Amino acid sequence: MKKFSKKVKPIFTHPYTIILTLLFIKIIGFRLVVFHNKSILHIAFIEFPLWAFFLSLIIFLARKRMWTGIILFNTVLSVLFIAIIYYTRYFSTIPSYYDLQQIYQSNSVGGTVGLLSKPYDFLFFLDIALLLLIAYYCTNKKIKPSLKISRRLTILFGSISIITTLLAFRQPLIDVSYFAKENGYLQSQAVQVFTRGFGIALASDVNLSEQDVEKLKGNDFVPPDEHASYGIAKDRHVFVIQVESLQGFVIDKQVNGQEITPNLNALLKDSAYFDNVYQQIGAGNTSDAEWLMHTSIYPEGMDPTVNVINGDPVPSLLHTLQDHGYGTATYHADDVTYWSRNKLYAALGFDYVYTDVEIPAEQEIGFGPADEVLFDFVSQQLPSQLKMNAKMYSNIITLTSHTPFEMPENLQNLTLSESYDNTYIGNYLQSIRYTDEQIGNFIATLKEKNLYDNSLILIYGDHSGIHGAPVTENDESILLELLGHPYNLQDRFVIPVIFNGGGLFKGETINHLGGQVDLMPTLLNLLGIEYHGQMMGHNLFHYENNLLGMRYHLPGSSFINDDTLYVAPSAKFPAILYNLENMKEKERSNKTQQSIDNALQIMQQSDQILKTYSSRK
Ligand code: GP9
Ligand code: MN
Repeated sequence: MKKFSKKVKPIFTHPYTIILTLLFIKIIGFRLVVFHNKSILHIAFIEFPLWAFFLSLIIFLARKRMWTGIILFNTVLSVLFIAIIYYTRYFSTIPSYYDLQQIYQSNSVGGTVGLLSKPYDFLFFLDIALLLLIAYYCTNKKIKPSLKISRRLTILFGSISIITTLLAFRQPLIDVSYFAKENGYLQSQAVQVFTRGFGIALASDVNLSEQDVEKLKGNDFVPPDEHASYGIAKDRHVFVIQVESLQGFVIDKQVNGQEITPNLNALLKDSAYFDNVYQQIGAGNTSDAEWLMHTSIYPEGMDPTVNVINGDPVPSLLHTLQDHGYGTATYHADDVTYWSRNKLYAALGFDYVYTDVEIPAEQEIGFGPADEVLFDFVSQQLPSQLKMNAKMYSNIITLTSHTPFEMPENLQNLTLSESYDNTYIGNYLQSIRYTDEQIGNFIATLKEKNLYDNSLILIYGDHSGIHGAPVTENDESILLELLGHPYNLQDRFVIPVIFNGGGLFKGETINHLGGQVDLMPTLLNLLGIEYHGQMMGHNLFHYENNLLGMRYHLPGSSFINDDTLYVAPSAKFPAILYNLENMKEKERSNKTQQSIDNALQIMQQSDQILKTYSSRK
């Protein structure tokens, strides 16, 4: 019997070379179709070795039946690759091992196989035919590939695979398709098995400095005290009004000849109005917006952030303000255990917490007392607080404009046409109009109490009110009429951000891209206070460029940069890029991948900080 190891054969025609080359080509085809990955080197070092390891191991273990082993392995692999490809064509994301278990039970993919196939798919099985021929030839000629070589190959590919798999375990698994593309399909499955099984990830420390983060956003870092806005509101009282469901499109908009937000519109005349700021909340809704405002750290995303903290103090806006002589209060007319605010407020460090226990249960609308009651309550608390504290930070979370936005008739101040009657949009506009009135009244109270000229006021929306199942086709056509274009993701995600205060601003509208993560650094800059922890946001007055990662309300890896809103591929839809100028779809550019990578890095840094908070004792 001839042995390859004994006979000196040209390496190119050696059966192992042919077998591995066929495997390599098949993997290139797979990566090209699924990931559009064209880097041969990346495939050679990341994706190929682990598959080649299994093949070499099978050759080594099967010994006399090695050809059966080789052909069986390749057939299973071809079927697996085709299953992954079909799944990806249908769901626009790669399947995980647990998705693949269900793939044949679900009609969704099975029933549409015909539509999912492409003429070149059969090529994934071509290697089986070639391998059968090679097996036949070698068996006939009594050529038996050496076990020594297969052992060496197993060790070689095994060693490379151990390194790539260990490296993969050090990467964050934010988006499984992205992760598999970067780290290998099998590695992505191994990490998922581990994280699902043990509930922990082993992502490595990214350790980005403030300077690094600023670079990733497209800016050169400038120390905060060199910004033109630094300290212009030094030592003022602060009123932060987080408005339930307030979206940007209502500002300066008229319906049936009436302003929807006449009070906010009037306020804009001496405000700095940021009209290009996006919500960044995750599953924690209002409470995630509170988290963003007071930490400048991204929310957890799939879980409300309050669920991953334990109530022990975390670095926050409040602790910093307290260090600078501020008393801090928060007001929300609901049960403090809703969104575990008892834990949240303890962690953030408010001095005074006012909830439905203190705020009188009067004029109840929806969840609790109407915003009028809330603002009146705030005004009543201020005198005694100001006796105890030279400067106050007051955080007011409104509630009345909460879905389903149903207002008593006597509080519906807008006269709407009949088509708005009992519609979700009609109700929404009425409730926003109501809260706008209450904010106007509160500002007037601050003026009456001679506090306004010594105050800095920040008003912003917590998240969209108009989205999801309650929005009917009729609502969509009302929105089309109101906006002059179909309601889009920009209309949904942009929240108004208004900075105001006696003599501070001249009615400027600033278009710098921002997110809720930027509210805290912007506020601190105006107060001339430096923060000693790391904030993921930056001063919106100073920096022109930005990059915001989005998750939960968009698939992982989505981002917003200065000109693009990128919706990463989801289980159902392919990736879409929108031009932010007109929200028309646009093509992927060279910059797209860079922005995905940069946004993921920023979020990874943020998650790392969050992780240290959750384990804080
Ligand atoms: C409840 C209220 C809920 O306290 O804040 O608001 P939501 O999170 O549903 O927008
Ligand atoms: Mn809310």
